[in-house]
Amino acid sequence: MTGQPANANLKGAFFLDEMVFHPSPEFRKNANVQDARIYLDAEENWLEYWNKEAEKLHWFQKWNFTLRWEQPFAKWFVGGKLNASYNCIDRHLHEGRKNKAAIIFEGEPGDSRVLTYQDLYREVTKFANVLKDLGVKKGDRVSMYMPMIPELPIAMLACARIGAVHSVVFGGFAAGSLRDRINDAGSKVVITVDGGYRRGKVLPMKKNVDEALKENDTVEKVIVVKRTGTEVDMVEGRDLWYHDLMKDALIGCPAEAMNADDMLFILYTSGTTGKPKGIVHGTGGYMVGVSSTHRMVFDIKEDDIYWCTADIGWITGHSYVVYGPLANGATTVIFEGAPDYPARDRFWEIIEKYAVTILYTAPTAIRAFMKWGDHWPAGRDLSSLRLLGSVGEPINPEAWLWYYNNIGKKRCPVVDTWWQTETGHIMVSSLPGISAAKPGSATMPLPGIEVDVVDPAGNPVPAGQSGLLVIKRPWPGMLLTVYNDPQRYVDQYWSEFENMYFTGDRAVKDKDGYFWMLGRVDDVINVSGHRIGTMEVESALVDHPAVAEAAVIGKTHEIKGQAISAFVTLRDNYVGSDELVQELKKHVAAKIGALARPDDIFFTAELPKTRSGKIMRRLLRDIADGKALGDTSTLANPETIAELKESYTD
Ligand code: 7RM
Repeated sequence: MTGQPANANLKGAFFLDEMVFHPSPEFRKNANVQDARIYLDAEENWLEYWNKEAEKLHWFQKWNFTLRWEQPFAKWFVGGKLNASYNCIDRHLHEGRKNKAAIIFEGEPGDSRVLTYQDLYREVTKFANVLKDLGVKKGDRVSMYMPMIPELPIAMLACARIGAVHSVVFGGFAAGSLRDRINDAGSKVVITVDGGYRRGKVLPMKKNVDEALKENDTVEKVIVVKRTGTEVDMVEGRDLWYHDLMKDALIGCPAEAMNADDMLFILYTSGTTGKPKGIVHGTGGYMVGVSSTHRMVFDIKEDDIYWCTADIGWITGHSYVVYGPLANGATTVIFEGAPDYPARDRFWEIIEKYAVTILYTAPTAIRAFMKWGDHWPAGRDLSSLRLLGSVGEPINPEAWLWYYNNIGKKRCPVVDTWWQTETGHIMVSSLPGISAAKPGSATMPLPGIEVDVVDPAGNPVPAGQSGLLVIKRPWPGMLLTVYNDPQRYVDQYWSEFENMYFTGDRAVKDKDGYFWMLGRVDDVINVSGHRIGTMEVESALVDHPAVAEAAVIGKTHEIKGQAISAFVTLRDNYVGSDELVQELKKHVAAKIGALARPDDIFFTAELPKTRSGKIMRRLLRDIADGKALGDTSTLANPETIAELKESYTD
């Protein structure tokens, strides 16, 4: 790749469309996708395009119809029968990958385990039999609250094998958030660990499960994996050790033939209300989407060592740590720890240790690495790398170039991949063998995908103008619905526009058709690539006895992308103090999890409101970002602004 101007001033740059990076001739020559005609072919007959991609999976029974589209509900591969676990494991045993590493696990303390596809087959089928013996049946929900250890994908694939629906809850969530997610799913079984490692300390994960289950009446069994050796209370008749159950479990368990549109999993994500949304993904469409995009975007080859650093508790981990790579028979690295423990070169150490060839990580991590200094990656051998990926939030051109220069050493294409929990798989990204990349742009929709930027009336906006990002036709991995709440599915995604899915993002399409993503329009904050609803944090704050009202916003943050700022009015008899700020931060962390802890809390006598009583978060955002205030004419209490500005600069 070439073309970087020697002295470009990148600080705050947004459009860098003069800066274009082409794949090297060698990369192009060996790439899985080399011919740009793929876009035209897919456009000509997009259903046929997805048919061809679907044929690369193993089906017990072929589908009759590629798509049945009763807007807004899509059924993909109607009549087809398959199993996700079979596609991720059994198929490879017959295709010469029995002894190939499926999972390379790196524990936080530095312990390591390699599971071949045969090992994975044994562990998954044994655990599937364990679940069956405990009475778990097709359609039953199983919640998982676990760190990044092999038992998590094993449990997911065991559920998939018998047709049970998994709901993985990110290990950083506190007991209250976990409780809400277990209850909404109505799970029969919870799988957890005694404790999880975090920067040398132990998080009491089993204890959080015990706390969460105090208000639950669906869970019959809790299965506990021993990871840290932490002492735990085992509730008689309810709690069971994973290793005890596995000791006598039989190897071999038939893979249930699932309908293409049977549920594979639920994954909760933040929306605009305080209640988390259970995003439901199906089996056929999802598996076609993740395997196809993983093969093309990451150019996956038989001998790649592929590492996606996302936690499996998020969609990126589901699709690109577990299902995508395993469906493609790849070797996927799973890392339990943090990038700065025991030192700030842990990622680079891992790349060196396993000779990782493909790295997929988030802008927030890249910005932290930039800040920590170039000497950390420079001290390790990164020559095995051949492709880099980014996901979770817009990557600023500076971070893109740092990644390209310091990690990829100007040899590796960078793919910036835009997608969502709801889309299931990558929607907008370059194809590394054919696309010219522009740093900061996710480039273009993948073949077969139709994405556009429109005005509030739904008309496409001219090139170079910002608008709302929409998806104009169904795609295989699209969410089936919101669990237990189909109306919310309709309202949230299909009511803003007729005939189009609304992403909740803003974007610009440039004159060359490149997409530049601009972040969320709704009340969702993206902290380090994690979606947090403003309402969730507000509910946690007003739950504290001192708080009368709270408004929470995302504030631009150098490393995290966005950080949480809270504006709080207090009840009578309470006065703001540094101690109270600390107490409220702790309160939010305890209610939701450390990821939702506000960076700043400001006390104010009143919040700016419209005459209909809506808090004007937009104004608060402008104050927090130090911007000139936009339209304040609809404000019912304009005098609050001066006071807010003052409290903010205090
Ligand atoms: C995969 C994931 C989804 C939201 C999405 C965007 C933002 C994700 C990018 C991005 C710009 C990207 N799922 N987002 N990837 N923005 N460029 N490459 O993150 O459900 O957790 O979040 O994340 O706002 O709507 S998610």
